[in-house]
Amino acid sequence: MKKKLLGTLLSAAMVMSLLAGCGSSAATDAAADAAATVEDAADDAAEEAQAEVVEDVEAAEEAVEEAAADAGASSDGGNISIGFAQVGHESDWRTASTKSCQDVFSEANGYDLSFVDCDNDEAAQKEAVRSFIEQGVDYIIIDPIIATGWDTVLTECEDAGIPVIVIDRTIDDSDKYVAWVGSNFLTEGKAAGEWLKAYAEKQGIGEINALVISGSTGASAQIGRSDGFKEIADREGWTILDEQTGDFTEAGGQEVMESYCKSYEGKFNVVVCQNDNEAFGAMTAMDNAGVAYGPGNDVILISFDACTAGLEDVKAGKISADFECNPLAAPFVEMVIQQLQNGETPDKEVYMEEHWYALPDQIVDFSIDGAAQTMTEVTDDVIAAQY
Ligand code: GYE
Repeated sequence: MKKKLLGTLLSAAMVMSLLAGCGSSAATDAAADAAATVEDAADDAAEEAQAEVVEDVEAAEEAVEEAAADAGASSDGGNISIGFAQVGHESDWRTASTKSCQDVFSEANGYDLSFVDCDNDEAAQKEAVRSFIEQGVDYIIIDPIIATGWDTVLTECEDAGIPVIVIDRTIDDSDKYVAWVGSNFLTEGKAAGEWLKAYAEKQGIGEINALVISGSTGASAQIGRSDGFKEIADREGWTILDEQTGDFTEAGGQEVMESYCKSYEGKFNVVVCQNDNEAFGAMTAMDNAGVAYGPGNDVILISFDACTAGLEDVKAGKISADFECNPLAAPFVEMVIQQLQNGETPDKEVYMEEHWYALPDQIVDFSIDGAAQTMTEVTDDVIAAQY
C-alpha cells in the first residue's frame, strides 16, 4: 500500500517537472503549484508512513509483552501447558490412564493439555515429544512404549529447558527426566509367582506347567512381570512351557492362546496373562477349545491390572487371582508439577499403591522378599470402586 502511494506521487512529480521544462510562464506557474502540491502530499505520506511504522513497533512491543506474560503464566496463576505422549489405546488400563490425565490436566484446573495417542508406535512417540518441544510447552509427560532408546530425545528436551515427567512404564537408558510415577512391575510379577506357590500348595498341586502371554515386548511392564514370575518359577522348579507376546490386547491374547491350545493341548495347568485384556482374549480361545479354567477347574488363570472387567471375571470364578496395576497416576504427576512450579525438587520415583485380588477360597498368605502381603477379596463394592 505505502509503496504504491509513493510510486504514484513520484510519477506525478516527474510529469510536473517535464511540464516545467516546456518554457511557458503559465505552464511554469502551474508546474510550480503542482510540484508544491506533490511535495506536500509526499510529506504527508512520509509522515503517515512513519506513524504506521511507530504503530507497528508499538504493536510488536505489545506482542512481546504479551508473550512474556504468557511465558510467566505458569508461575503467576495462568494456564500451564503440558504435552502428554500416551502409549496408545490398547487396554482398559490405558483408557483409565488417559481419562485420569485428561481429568486432572483440564482447562478448568488451569492446564492446556496437548494429548497424543501414539498407537503403540515408538517412532510416533518420539515425534510427539519433538512436536511438544516445538510448541514450547511448559512440561512433557511420557509413558514410554518401550524402555530403551530415549537418551537423544530426552537430551533435546533438556536443551530446550522443558522438564520431562515419566509415568507408568520406565525409561531404562537415560536419567534425563525429573521424576517417574508408576508401578513396581517386578514386584507384580513376583506377587503372581508367590501367590501361585502358596495356592498350589493349598490345593495339593505338585507340578506347575505354565504358559505365559506377555505384554508388548520391551515395555518395562512386560520385562518386570516376566522377570518377577520367572524368578519364582526358577526357584520352585516350575516349567514355563512358552512365553509369547499378546501385545497387551484382547485380540493378541486370543491369538496366542489359540495357538497354545493346539500346541500344548492337555499339557498346561497355569496360564499367566500380563494384562486383563489378554486374559479376556485367552478365555475366548479356551472356551472355543473346550478348556475349563478358573477355581475348581484344570487351568489356573492369572491376570494383571485388576480393572473393573477383570475383577468381574474374578468374581465370576474365571480368573483365579488378579494383580493390580494402578493407572490413576495423574494426581501424583500434578503434585510433581506443583513442586516444580514452587521451585522444589520432587522425588525422583513415586510408586503407586496396589492390591492383589481374589475370592475368599483363593486368598492365601504369601510374602514377597520377606514382606508379608495382604490380599483383597473381590466384592461388588470393590468392583464398583474400581476403574
Ligand atoms: O498393564 C496394560 C497396558 O503399562 C502398566 O499397559 C501398563 C500396561 C498395562 O496396556 O494393560
